[in-house]
Amino acid sequence: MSVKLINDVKETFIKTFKTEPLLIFSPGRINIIGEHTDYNDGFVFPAAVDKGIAAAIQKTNAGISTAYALDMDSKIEFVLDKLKPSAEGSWENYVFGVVAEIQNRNKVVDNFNIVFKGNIPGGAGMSSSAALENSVVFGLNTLFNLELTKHEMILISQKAEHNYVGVKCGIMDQYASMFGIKNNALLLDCRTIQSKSYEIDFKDHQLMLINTNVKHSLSDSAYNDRRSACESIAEMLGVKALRDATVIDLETIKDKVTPENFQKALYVIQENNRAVMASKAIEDNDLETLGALIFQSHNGLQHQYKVSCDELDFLVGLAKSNDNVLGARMMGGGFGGCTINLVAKSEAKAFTEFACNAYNNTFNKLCSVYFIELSEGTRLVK
Ligand code: GAF
Repeated sequence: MSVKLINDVKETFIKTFKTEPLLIFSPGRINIIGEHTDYNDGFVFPAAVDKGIAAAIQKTNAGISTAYALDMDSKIEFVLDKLKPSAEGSWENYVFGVVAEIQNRNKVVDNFNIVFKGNIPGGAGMSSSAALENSVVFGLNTLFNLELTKHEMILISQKAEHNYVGVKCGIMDQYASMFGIKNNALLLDCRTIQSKSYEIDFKDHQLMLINTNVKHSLSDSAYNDRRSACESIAEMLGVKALRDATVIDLETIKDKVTPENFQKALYVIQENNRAVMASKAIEDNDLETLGALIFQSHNGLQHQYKVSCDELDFLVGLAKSNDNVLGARMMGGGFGGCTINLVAKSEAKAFTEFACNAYNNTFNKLCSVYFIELSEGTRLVK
């Protein structure tokens, strides 16, 4: 967690609102494997990281609430009983959405001021949005003694994303951001919303991210389309979610669905199995198998689920042809953002330098490298 980030929001808050705020840090996440399985009630394998959103929040008697996005130097005043979504893509929807969803649960929130700032690059696929939602709900829960459990808070954050941001996301990002454990990844069952933690110490290997710095604008609608395709196939199969289907079940309706949708459903079923197999590989300290599963995941995301892009495929291709990288894949919703790589510690620097040069030569763009630490979830900062 960056002390500077916390100090920035604190100082701005005190300067702007002349009172001491509560301080919150809410992390972003990585995901080792299990992509696009969460909204199919399946398994995912995320971890909270040391990058995220810092928020300063306090009650006010001003008769109006204010949210201040320090990164953008953008401030907005709003009235709590007249909330509705702002234009698509507006940052304030993350704040309004959380407040509205708290109100929908008949909990009373009074006027407040919030200043927030993050160090997760936008579009990196590291869930800056879930981190922001969680910081708001966590802050309001503390300020107004709402007595929400962490599970209730993440469901509020998820609903805010559905109803105010317009992305019909699963629960992975909000869960990882809220429940993260230092040095651990969480094998989360998205049906029961319960996880098992795995200490991540790969000895001579490590996880690292390479950000393509690409964000394609079609990603939100493409995400929602895939979710509804999965839901309609689950309905055809007579199951609650694709998590409940096998490849054999899917074969029985092969001639009733388009080849594209068949491949998407097949990917989800296979990826769900891979997430569980990955947890076994970690238990057995079998990094070769873990890496192979990670490469298979990318292959499915690229060719079956079709949420990758040239830049991500290029970086994964480089990783595949390097003996020091055991596995690599695109991470998060897709269409840009980061690859996650399982790489030999001694060779990580050389690999990233090579990859970034090659990337720059091919796409005439810069990529960024993040050596991440796995951190605890959303918390108050003293
Ligand atoms: C995004 C969503 F917000 C998550 O819920 C998840 O579906 C992910 O894409 C893909 O695995 O981050």
